[in-house]
Amino acid sequence: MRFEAVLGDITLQQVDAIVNAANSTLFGGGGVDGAIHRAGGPEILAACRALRETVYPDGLPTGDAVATTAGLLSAEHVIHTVGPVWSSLEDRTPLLAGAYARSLAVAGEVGAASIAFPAVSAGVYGWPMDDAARIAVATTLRNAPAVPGLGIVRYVLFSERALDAFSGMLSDATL
Ligand code: AR6
Repeated sequence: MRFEAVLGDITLQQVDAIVNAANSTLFGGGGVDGAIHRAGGPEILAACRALRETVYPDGLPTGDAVATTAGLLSAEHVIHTVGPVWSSLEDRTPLLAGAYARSLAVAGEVGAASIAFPAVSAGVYGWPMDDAARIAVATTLRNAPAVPGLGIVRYVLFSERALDAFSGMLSDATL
């Protein structure tokens, strides 16, 4: 199994599944969520609306994940997950770890051989980048090997700062 950290735009990744840092409404937003819906076209939002009307009438819970079509993107699937908003008062690490773990489980359910993650919660939701990277890398290293058929886990980072954080965690963890 290969783990890699790259600088780039997740919407352009040639992988089976890309993960979206969504919110509970599943109706889109800014950041990577906005970029995925813009690049993937209206089919993704239509699939999200259908999920809201059926499986998730109250929204997708924080720490959970669900797959839809990837519309016009080269990926087959978008796995929408909801990371927690950063809190200095409460340790929400299990929810952020859950977002990665559930995304990997869903990747297994849809048969993805490759998956790309953004830095979930580390943008609008305010999670400090180094800690977000630590949780992301620890959780994926622990959980990905158990996902049948999965061979590539890629972290796609949008800044040099984020790339440094994820690359550092990855080399520390795999030394
Ligand atoms: N490719 C890869 N990474 C990106 C891209 C991109 N195209 N665009 C932004 N990032 P955020 P969150 C990085 O805010 O913190 C949305 O409005 C970004 O620089 O997208 O989980 C949702 O609807 C940052 O490092 O997600 C929610 O309401 C990382 O992706 C809320 O924001 C995550 O930043 C979720 O906030």
